[in-house]
Amino acid sequence: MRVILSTAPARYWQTTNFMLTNFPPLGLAVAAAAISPPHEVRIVENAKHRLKSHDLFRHVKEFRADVVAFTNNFYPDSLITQTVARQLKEANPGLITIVGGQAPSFLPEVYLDNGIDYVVLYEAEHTFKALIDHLAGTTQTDIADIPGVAWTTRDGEVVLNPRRELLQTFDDSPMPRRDLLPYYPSVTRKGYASTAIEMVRGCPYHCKFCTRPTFWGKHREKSIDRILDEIAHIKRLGFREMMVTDDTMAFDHEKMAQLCEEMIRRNLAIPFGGTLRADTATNHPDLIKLMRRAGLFFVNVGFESYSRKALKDMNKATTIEKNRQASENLRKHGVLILGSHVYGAPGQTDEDLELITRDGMEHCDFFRMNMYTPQVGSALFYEMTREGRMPSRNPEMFNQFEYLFDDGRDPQEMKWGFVKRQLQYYLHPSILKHAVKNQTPKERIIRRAYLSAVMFTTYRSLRKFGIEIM
Ligand code: B12
Ligand code: SF4
Repeated sequence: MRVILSTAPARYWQTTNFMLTNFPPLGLAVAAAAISPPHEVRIVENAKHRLKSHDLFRHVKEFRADVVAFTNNFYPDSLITQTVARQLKEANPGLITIVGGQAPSFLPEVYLDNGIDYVVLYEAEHTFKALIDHLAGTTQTDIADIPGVAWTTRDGEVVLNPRRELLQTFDDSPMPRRDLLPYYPSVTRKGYASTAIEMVRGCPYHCKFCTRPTFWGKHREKSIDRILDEIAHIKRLGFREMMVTDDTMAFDHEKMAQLCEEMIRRNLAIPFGGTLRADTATNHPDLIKLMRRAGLFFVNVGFESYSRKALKDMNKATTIEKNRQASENLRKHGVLILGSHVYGAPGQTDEDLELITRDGMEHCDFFRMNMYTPQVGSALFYEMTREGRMPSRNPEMFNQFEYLFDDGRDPQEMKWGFVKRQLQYYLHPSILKHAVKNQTPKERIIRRAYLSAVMFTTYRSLRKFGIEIM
């Protein structure tokens, strides 16, 4: 079969994150590896740097695709994914559409009701292969007997097959098809390419606003040998930088130390970035030093807040002291910090919010703030639904810029407060000057953040006048 794997089209009015960091869609490279060979695969990225939906239509014709399979982790992208899938089917009778990733795994019925042919629930590896083999007619397995698939019968009945068991080991999985991913420029070495690597699947923590614990349920790690093989493969392919997709790098700090030592010993050190918890950076300063030697240059830290009460309410399992110490430890070793924060959690006072901007600016190289959002699948979502405190269910409202709680505060005022605080940071001359220079990794990342923000504002304004460019 000829399969195109794709992302939902970029919607610049919905997120400012497209350019901030350097992550290609690794889920697609994993899905591609599961089926090729024998099937022929092309990855068409729709969400990178340019608006390329039209390209997808062209690729389907040119490649004579039998199947287009989308990745969709972020719930607000669900509507546009369904729309593009429908348009593709109208233009190409007989084309089969599939979707995988977090949002459809939580809400498969919504996608099937809106015309998607199949949903791959949770892990791609075995389910996607079994489904494509079934569609190609290379196996006799009945669709009802493929665990992990959601589909619709001829009578229009939606069927959710039982979930497939999660992988016990990643050692036997094929290497993700990074060779099929589009070029992502490295921020550390101009002219070279960057890629992504997954060392861990899932997160052992239970932050209330986060979907990861419910999505994977169980936290699993690749073996050190497998990770080293992947890094060697990445280097052989010519990549000179990698972003780690793990929810929490170095949760097993001893294992991370071993990995870094081996990377250095085997000449596999490579600039890398990823997400790290503040308590890891605080409790293991020597590990940070070692990770830096192995190539760590950038971390995203979910500081979230500098209020004790807010951190406790979110079940973040860390403290404001650890937030501060983490920043010191990372800075000491020259690791760039993208500090993520949340704005507008119920009970967060004006003083707490003021602290986020003040301390956030002090503790980070790049300041990021999201509106506190009850993402579908998070404990917060179920709590708010139970209490009837979430008036909107429109997926696009879950874009982390809207204030979604019914708690007596004015959503418009909350939104303005949110925007004002971001502007305070990004319009500061000391930050602006980095964007103008654009020479070091820090300057390049800040410049990307500005470009994202400009596009976000432009597209949002155009949308107000009824113009949406896809
Ligand atoms: C890299 C990344 C990004 C990159 C996107 C890269 C890209 N081009 O895809 C950037 C930086 C741009 C980004 C932006 C945002 N992100 Co992000 N991101 C991630 C991150 C860290 C890694 C994704 C990844 O590659 N994982 C590794 C791959 C192998 O796993 P996977 O994608 O889940 O794929 C597996 C399965 O899901 C499934 N699968 C997935 N796709 C497909 C497709 C098919 C066809 C099949 C069969 C199966 C399948 O099979 C795969 C293997 O088993 C995840 C967290 C995480 N650890 O996954 C957050 C995450 C997806 N992001 C999140 C968020 C909130 C955002 C932003 C909203 C941030 C912001 N405030 O703006 C934006 C939204 C942008 C958007 N429209 O999607 C949330 C989503 C929460 C939610 N419920 O919606 C996550 C889960 C982080 C979190 N802890 O909450 N993100
Ligand atoms: S916010 Fe981070 S640490 Fe908390 S549950 Fe989600 S991925 Fe894990």
